[in-house]
Amino acid sequence: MARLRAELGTGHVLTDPDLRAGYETDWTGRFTGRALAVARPGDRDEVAAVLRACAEAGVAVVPQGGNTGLVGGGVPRGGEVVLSTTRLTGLGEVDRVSGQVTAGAGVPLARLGAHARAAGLDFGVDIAARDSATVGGMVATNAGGLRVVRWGPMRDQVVGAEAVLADGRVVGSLVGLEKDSTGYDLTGALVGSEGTLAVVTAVRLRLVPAVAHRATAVLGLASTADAVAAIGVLRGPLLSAVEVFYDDGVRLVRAHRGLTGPFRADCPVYLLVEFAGDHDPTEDLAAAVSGLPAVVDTALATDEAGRRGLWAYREGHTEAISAHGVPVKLDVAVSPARAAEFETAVRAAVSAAAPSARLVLFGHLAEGNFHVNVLDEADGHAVSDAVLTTVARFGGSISAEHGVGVAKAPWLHLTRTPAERDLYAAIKAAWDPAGVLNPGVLIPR
Ligand code: 2HG
Ligand code: ZN
Repeated sequence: MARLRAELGTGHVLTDPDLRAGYETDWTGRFTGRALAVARPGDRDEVAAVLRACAEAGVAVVPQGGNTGLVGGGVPRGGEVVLSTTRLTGLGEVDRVSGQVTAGAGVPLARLGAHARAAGLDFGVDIAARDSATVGGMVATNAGGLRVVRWGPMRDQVVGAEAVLADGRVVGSLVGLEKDSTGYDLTGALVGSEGTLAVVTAVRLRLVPAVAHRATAVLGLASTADAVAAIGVLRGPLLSAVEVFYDDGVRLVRAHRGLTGPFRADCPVYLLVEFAGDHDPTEDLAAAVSGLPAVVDTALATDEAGRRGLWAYREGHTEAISAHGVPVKLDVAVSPARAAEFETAVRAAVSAAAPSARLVLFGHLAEGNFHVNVLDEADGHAVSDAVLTTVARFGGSISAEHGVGVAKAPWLHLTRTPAERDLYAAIKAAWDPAGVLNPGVLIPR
């Protein structure tokens, strides 16, 4: 503690329980642990100093960004130093020639987006936690979100990264070379590494063209199969979001936010579709929707307030669920072509494992990515096992965009073979031989 205080100044080493508390529990209240201290380095060299001090003292480190994670990967399990990146807020000028920008790990997504738009560009990834989620955490979990169908997940936006190894050495580059075939992709290894390989301090990010116009529709449908069929028709250069949710989730959101709608009568399945382009895509969207068979009801919005109103039914899910209680939360993906079949299978698996629990499904349908939220269920293990085993049967992913964290580490074997898990262990040992960084996350203890 004395050494950390000497490196960072007393004000940036938090040991008081009241000051630590906000860093010790995740947003949902599902994961919590006591930290030895919270260190808040202000630049890369201070990150290195914290890591060297912890490595030499044999103290484990949990890197943390905006603490919006959902898999327990950014909060302590007990006795670690939490290394908060929230003071690494440097944001470079937008480089219009390369279409890139350099951002500190602690820059919140909303600030990055606004910065890019002020320069006539945009950032490709958007997620509901945009005001708090930080760039570093989003890189560490390979966050995806609402526009993956258009611009891909974080992995597709990262051109370079600067990171500090557990022993304090700095690796990586922020030059932003779009072409570099010099062997292994070290930056790529950091994306999705969940703070287990190094602490990312800054990243060089690709920006995308800004779109001037958006139009949003919510379609009422009878089945997920109809929603899946619709995606094939809607795919094209204007498609920017395809989100699915269901009547039980809409009822929760309506009650929580005091909303009515989106339709006069409930529908079993809702599909939110957004078109975006440099001309007004309203007519394109209306024409595409009117060409779809099996649409029961439609709400269309083109102005900002109307669009926000429609998005509220989808984006309100996480908050409405948390207001109900602490859910068992899983984030899985299957091939989108099999999403309807998977929906039936996952509902059956959850009701067999937890007959009295309530299942709320929603997600990013174009990627076959379902958020499986199980409410009123105490035995998280049995439900997780049932859902993740079902996912594995479909050849799917046990973590589509939230990371593995501690929540899903026990199920890594479902989708990674022994040979692949050996490689994971070898990669971990090469980057962090003493096992200081985020132990218990991603790779089961
Ligand atoms: C979303 O898509 C987030 O809104 C959160 O990934 C998902 O709360 C969840 O389960
Ligand atoms: Zn999501």
